[in-house]
Amino acid sequence: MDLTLFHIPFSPWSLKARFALAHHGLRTNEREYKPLFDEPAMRFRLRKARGRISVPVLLTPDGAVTDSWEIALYADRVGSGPPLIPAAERAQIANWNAASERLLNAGRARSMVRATGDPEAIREALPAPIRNLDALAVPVGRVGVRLFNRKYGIREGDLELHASAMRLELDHLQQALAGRSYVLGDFSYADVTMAFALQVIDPLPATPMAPAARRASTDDELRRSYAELLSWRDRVHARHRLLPS
Ligand SMILES: N[C@@H](CCC(=O)N[C@@H](CS)C(=O)NCC(=O)O)C(=O)O
Repeated sequence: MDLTLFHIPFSPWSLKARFALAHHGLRTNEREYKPLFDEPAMRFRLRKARGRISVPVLLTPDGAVTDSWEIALYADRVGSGPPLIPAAERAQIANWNAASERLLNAGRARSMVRATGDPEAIREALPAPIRNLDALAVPVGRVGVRLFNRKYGIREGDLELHASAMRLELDHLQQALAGRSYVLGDFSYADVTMAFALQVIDPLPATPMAPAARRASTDDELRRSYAELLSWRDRVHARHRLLPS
């Protein structure tokens, strides 16, 4: 089947989609997406004049699939192997995916604020030709960060609000796991979506990201409080290889 996946290699949303596709033995042509720079072409490709554009985006013979959750459902439908989202548990897993979205959105906001104060993180995120502009690279990058933050409503003043929202979600996950290996008893997309949500607290060591991006994505405050959850995530990764090889 002819499938093309537009993705950001270190982004948890893209990694969720890549895991679901690989789990079902679906091979894709992978195309790296550069935020802001690749947006006009994607808008054109999706025939979407207005509204937010984000990746992952999967182009399929049946049309474009533009959300990691929808991609996971698509992979369950057309791929081989056991479903990650069994019909009987779909509603429950959708709730976990919504929790993962809340965590990821809040965590991204906190990491973007950290990145804003880190010129190396700004430089690293730029495409090579701009990164090499020496003195101009960081000011250009700052404009990009400002546009990105505006797109996602990210404001420095909300840092603590996001931390409290994340604590609620993380406490809920800890209670649901109650020492078990998997959120719903057996391995499912609930584990995938929650394990990847922890990427905005402490990215898995093998995540393909540059050092300053990793620094910005590491939340020292939350990482210390939720070490147990991070060990759970590491065990899920060890058993199911969450990251692409
Ligand atoms: N609900 C969407 C969210 C995807 C999302 O937020 N993607 C971000 C990851 S940082 C993105 O595409 N950013 C690049 C951009 O906005 O240009 C999903 O699950 O796929």
